[in-house]
Amino acid sequence: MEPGKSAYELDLDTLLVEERSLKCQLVNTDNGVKFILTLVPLKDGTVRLRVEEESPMRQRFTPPYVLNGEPVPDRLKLISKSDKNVLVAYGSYVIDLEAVPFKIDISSGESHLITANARGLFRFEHTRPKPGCLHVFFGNKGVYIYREVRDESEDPGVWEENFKSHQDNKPYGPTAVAMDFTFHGAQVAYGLPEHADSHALRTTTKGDPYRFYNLDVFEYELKSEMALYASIPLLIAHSPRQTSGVFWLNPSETWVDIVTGNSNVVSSIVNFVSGGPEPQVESHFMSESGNIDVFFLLGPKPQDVFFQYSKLTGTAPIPPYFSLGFHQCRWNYIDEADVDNVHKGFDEHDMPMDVMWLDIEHTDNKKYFTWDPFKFPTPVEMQQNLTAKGRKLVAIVDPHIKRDPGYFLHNDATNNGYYVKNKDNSDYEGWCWSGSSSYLDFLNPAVQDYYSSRYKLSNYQGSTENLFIWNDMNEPSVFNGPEITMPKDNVHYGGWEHREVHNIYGLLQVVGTYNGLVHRSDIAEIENTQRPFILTRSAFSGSQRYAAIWTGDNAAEWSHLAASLSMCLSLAVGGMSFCGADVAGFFNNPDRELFVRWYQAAAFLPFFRAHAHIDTKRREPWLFDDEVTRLVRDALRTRYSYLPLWYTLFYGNNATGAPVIRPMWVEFPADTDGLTLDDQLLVGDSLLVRPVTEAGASQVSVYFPGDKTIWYDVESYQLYNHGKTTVPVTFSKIPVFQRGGSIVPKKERVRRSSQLMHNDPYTLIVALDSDGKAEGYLYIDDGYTHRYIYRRDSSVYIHFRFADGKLSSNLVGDTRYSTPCWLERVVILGMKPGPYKAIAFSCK
Ligand code: MIG
Repeated sequence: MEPGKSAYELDLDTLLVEERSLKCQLVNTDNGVKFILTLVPLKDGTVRLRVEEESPMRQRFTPPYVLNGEPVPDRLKLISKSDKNVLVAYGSYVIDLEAVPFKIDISSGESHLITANARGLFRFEHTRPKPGCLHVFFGNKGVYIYREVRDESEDPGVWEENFKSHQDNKPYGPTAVAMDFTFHGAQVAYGLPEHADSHALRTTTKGDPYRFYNLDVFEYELKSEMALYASIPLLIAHSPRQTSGVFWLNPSETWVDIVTGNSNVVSSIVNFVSGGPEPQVESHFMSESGNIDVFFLLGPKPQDVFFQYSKLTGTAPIPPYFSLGFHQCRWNYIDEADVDNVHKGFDEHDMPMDVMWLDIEHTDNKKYFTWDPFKFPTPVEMQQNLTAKGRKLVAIVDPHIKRDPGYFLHNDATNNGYYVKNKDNSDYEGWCWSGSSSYLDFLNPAVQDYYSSRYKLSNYQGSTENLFIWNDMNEPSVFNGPEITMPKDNVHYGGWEHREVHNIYGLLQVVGTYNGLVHRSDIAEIENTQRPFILTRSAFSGSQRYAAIWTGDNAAEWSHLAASLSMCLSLAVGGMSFCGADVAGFFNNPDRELFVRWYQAAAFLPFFRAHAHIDTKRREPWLFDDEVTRLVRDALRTRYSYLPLWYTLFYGNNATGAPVIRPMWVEFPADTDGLTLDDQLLVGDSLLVRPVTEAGASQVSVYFPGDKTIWYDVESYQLYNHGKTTVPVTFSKIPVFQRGGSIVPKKERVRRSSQLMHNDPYTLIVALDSDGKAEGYLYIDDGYTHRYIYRRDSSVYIHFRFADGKLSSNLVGDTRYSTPCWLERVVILGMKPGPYKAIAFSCK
């Protein structure tokens, strides 16, 4: 078919425009199959488009837990209707639905923003009877009876398919959906995590499209569109004047083709300005099954798109304070004595650390929720030894369940029918760490309840309120399954096929874990319960409401250190700010230089955890040499000194969806030289971090964004102006710069754990802009209870301002929190030469 042509046409005679929605029939003119198109404008600059079959043989799967409640519709107004098109207004936007060829165009004033089906790639494989069979089914309009003969032209793969030794039966036949979206004027595309690729998306037409199919990939490749553990089908398109997005809500296997001119952003703009074609980003989403349910996020600024996406899928709860500290993990700490020695090692070497982690070997034969009786005989005591220093423990709980007749979980699940089923309705068995295993069907509400209750302190023997949870292998990973996961024709609760549910399996597990942790201690008032901390490997849109994420099994290589930045930036703009990568690489042994550089970089990523494969050499930070020990200590202490800033940013993320770490384009949307950078990042809007990710570096190239912005090196206070510069680095140097105009809160008395620093005084770093002004924020609460959500008297959000030589502070909103913390130091950068006198006064 020619580009722009489409077999689909709107039948405008059926148009129904109501106050808050528009409905119209869409017809596939090749075969006469009819669909219903629904367009609903939502509050805050979003438009929802749904397409469904008018008379489906079988309903399509609507995934639970992705949306954070039902989106709130807004008003729509009919502008005009002809036999060719219909125009409706939504706020300042105009939506044009063209009948032939079918397309939808959203514009704002003079400029077109997004066109759907501009390239005519919309497809909807309607449900149909299997050729050669007699089918009886019930449609909306009564009973239909079909008898069909095999259509020889139909691809045999659509009714069953073989992959290696696996046969995928497709009892419902072909049910794919697809659509293209063009972003007019856009120069760069971002988002679509999780892929091990650059932050700015590449044109994919030469290779595979970006793939979403959550998988446990062994030794993943970099610069690749291959599927990884998580799927967030949010695409953002950007130009200096407009940022918009498309969220494709479909958890089945999905591919996305991208065409963008980003290889040369500057020249594409120059071309355009001098009369060349308008730049655009083209995208094409294809899913194996499921709904067409698409959200157009209309921006216009980056922060608007984040807010719009957060309205749909929610934001992360404020993490417990400790979880922003440093986490020490390895596969595996061998026994309780090993755990004790390691955390004492941190004290001996004067390194702060908040959390010790236990991987799968801590269990009794990979039966989760149990402890190895010989290696971990006294888990409660072990946790008490940690909490005595303000530290916590995290234990792993995977979703595969050992098929062991002596295991309560297996027996409960078998007796109650809680496992995912084979297509013949028997319990599905796969091979995983626990040997022969089955998989809980978290889609079933009864399984959710049962699973949550496993986390009760009274059920999870050996657990305490200071134990937190790591959900790994939840793609789900099945060693002997197709592509190391579950067969697509497995069956879930409600009769849904695994192919329909696949990409939310990990989300479903963390929902259960989260509810389990919230209710584990039988404290009646939820405001008094501790906030959960959960780390997940697999995720889908919405997972940010439950868990932090890490980038899985990376390798101890420089390229993987660099990839940790671009991957976490993409996850952050996809709503999952609480992201990190295994420090200093999961597979293989880092050399001393890579090891130090990795700690220095990760000190400025949100989730900061050391982790290593079971076959690697031990690598607690003091096991190299004195210099490494000293430099890692410095990096850890630097991290802890900035904890108030991280915590404040997570508060902001919770409130508005603003990412905690940001690529340059988020804060400097019009600075075209920064649009594709992913070797540097911003922490909030105040710190610019350019980690050293090359061996033997004596300098790094830094791009200082912002026309009139000045930047201060946080150690030397040296000033940098807008533009690209080379900054010399030594082995101890972490290139970090504070933006002129910002005020950053710190705590500089670093202790063994963040909890021990809770009542310590604050320092403010005031970095003046060229007008001598600065401002910033500080959020404080108790750091661990849910109270901040439920009570206004348990937190404060403080706005600091520096102007006319004076520092002032204001409480934002009507909240209270009493704390013994005081302000002990104010550092002002960029004061014109003195003399000065400082007057301190306090106000009540
Ligand atoms: O197949 O639990 O990504 O962090 O150490 C390996 C053992 C299973 C994969 C995780 C990794 C973890 C490991 N797990």
